[in-house]
Amino acid sequence: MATTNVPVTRVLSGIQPTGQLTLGNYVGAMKNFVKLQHEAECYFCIVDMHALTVPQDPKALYNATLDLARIYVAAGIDPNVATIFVQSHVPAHAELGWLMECSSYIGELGRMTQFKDKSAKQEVVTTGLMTYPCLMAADILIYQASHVPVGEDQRQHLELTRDIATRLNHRFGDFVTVPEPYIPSKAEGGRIMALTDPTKKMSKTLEDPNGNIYLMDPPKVIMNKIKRAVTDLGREVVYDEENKPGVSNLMVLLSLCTGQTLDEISAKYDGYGQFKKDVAEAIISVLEPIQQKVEELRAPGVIEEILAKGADKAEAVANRNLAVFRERFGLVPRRRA
Ligand code: AQP
Repeated sequence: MATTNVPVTRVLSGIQPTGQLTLGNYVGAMKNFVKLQHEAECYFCIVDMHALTVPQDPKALYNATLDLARIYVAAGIDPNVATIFVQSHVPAHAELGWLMECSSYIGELGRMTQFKDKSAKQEVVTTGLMTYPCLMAADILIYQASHVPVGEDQRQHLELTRDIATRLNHRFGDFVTVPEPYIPSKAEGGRIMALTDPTKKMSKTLEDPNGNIYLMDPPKVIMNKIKRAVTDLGREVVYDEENKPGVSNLMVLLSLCTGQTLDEISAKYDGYGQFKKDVAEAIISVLEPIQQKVEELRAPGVIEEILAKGADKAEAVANRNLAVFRERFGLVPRRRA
């Protein structure tokens, strides 16, 4: 795991409720949420305000927000251990987001790869799409997080958060924790590639749905998608990102779903047929219990109750820390009349 020896004490991460979650989101981010909840104080949010940086159908966003919360719990985040909440339920994030906008530069935001990629796909580019890394910085810094578990694609945004935190510490005296990335290597799932084109990232907004395994895909669909996944020339099952990106991607998935090492997998197969079948079965055995739990969590009021408690817990911490930022920036605290 690409991290430093700074102790993991407080963790924040979030996922956008945009479309259906993919296996990339699960292994790159959520799997580590589940692990870290037992090692540190953890805050996991559904970043609904980030989703608004590109046009969203309101009803779809509403449903995706509750579904993502169900998936968090179904995947193993225990709401009695970690705090699960919706970003917009804690308005302090947006307020600190403004202070972050006033602490970052247009030049650095314009250089963000994700901004360049996503804005190229939009007919009109919202201001929020550009300033979104500022809100992400606020999400992290408002909990004084020591670590942020994300996939490789978020490294640049996290670097920006670190730059802003360092800038604030220079300007106002040390008061912000500079967060460390907690990013798996590619072989550990930090960048899962599309099944149909291993040069592209598996992603909620990938044009070809056959390139993604969605967390709620039924077993038959998973089996078919893996069968059709692009493999490479030859028959060897070896980990070689450059020359065998398709096979390497499937090996990572098999390794993460079964606990076998890449070497063990390589030694086991001498062709793609049985290998692909085993990859599909391993994915199904991880996803099926999650899918069943999601259905149970559709009982009326269950997820809403978890989110209500989570927002209360998160808000208490966020408001306390926001007061420190406000004071350092020189904003007069409000007195109640
Ligand atoms: N392919 C991936 N491999 C490993 N990790 C991944 N993540 C995303 N794709 C992969 C990680 O999942 C978390 C979700 O982040 P997000 O919802 O804020 O958006 P994202 O990073 O932009 O993820 P997507 O799926 O690619 O969404 P769209 O298509 O909307 O842009 C992050 O920790 C991310 O690194």
